[in-house]
Amino acid sequence: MVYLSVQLFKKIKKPLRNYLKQGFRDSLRIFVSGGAGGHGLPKFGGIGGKGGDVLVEAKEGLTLEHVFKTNKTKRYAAPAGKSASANFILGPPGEDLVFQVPVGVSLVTEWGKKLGEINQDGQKLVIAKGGTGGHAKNGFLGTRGQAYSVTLDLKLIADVGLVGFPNAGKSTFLGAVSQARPKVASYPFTTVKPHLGIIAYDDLRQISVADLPGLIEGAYANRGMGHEFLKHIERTKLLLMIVDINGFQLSHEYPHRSCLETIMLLTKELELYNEDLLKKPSILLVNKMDTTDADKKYVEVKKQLKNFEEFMAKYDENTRPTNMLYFSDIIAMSARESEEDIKKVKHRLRTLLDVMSELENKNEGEDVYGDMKKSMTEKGPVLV
Ligand SMILES: Nc1nc2c(ncn2[C@@H]2O[C@H](COP(=O)(O)OP(=O)(O)OP(=O)(O)O)[C@@H](O)[C@H]2O)c(=O)[nH]1
Ligand SMILES: [Mg+2]
Repeated sequence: MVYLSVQLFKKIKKPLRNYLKQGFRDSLRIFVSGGAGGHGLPKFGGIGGKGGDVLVEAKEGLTLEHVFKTNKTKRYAAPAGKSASANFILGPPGEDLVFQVPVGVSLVTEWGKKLGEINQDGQKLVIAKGGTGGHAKNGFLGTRGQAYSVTLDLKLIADVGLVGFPNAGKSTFLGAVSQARPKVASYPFTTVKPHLGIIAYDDLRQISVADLPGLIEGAYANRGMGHEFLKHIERTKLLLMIVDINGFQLSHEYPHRSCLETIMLLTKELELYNEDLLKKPSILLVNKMDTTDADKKYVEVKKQLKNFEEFMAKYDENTRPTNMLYFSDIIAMSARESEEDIKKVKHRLRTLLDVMSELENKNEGEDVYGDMKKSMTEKGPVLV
């Protein structure tokens, strides 16, 4: 009996998703409470001090792991305001509690209300207000501060975000362009958490690339690895969509999706998550060009991409996106077999990011992507 229960508990205790415990932490739940307001003093008309607020302050270079380690209890409580007394007719307020979090964190309450996002070093945000002090209008009773759980959601910041179905070769690509050595394997969902790699150019220019777990159709409805990783794409400057020229099939129970279908379905998932993602500049990489008949298939893909609307018209509305990503480049390559191809992609990535930052500097705060689209359309997509 004892043996049995030990075995049972062993099973229960075993973490289901071990990988989440390793390294990268992209979300953290904490408890925050604003200080209570102090009581007033009816006899002298005294007013209680306001309770302290809880604030977060963005700090460059900080990680959520750091936040986790510096406060193991994960509770942040601001002090209460002091009650009014004969000596202090106005009760002194409770001090605000400020703690630091990484730049790029969005804060969401336990019931799903978004408190805000902080995207700049030094930016502050009140996440729990202190209660008001007691005075004549509230019967001299101080009120409680706000108290709830808040989830800190960190979005990676990378120049380039890789999106693609599982097995398309995203990690192979990252491994080829950078020093990063993400796991590569012939089965879907090899990558289970985001990886960052840096492309280093000879002249010391660096571009960061985020490799994300593969997406599948229905990812938005949390199928597969779910779309939770899509949040990381929101903060990247450029999308790099990688598709397998041979398409994708999750298993024999699922339909085989052709290369063109994967492009459409990926776009649909992006659109469902956040339609603004489709406004981002993007490059399409058609991978595994070394496989049999890839050239023939690519001729067809190129042709159809020119009339993609027409291609999509065959599918019903639940499958096809309303808008399409605009690919400034469409490049056929073999991430595993061809160094030449990799070089070419590296070069194009850099050129495009440079054009973007130039435009951004020129008209700060304006619709850079729209402008870029326009200037690129004149030239049309580059088929390489
Ligand atoms: N023939 C050929 N195979 C490739 C190429 N690029 C990647 N592969 C293979 O495709 C398989 C999947 O590659 P990954 O890089 O793990 O794919 P991924 O997109 O990161 O997959 P997930 O992490 O599961 O989403 C591996 O067996 C790779 O060796 C290529 O250019 N040509
Ligand atoms: Mg991978």
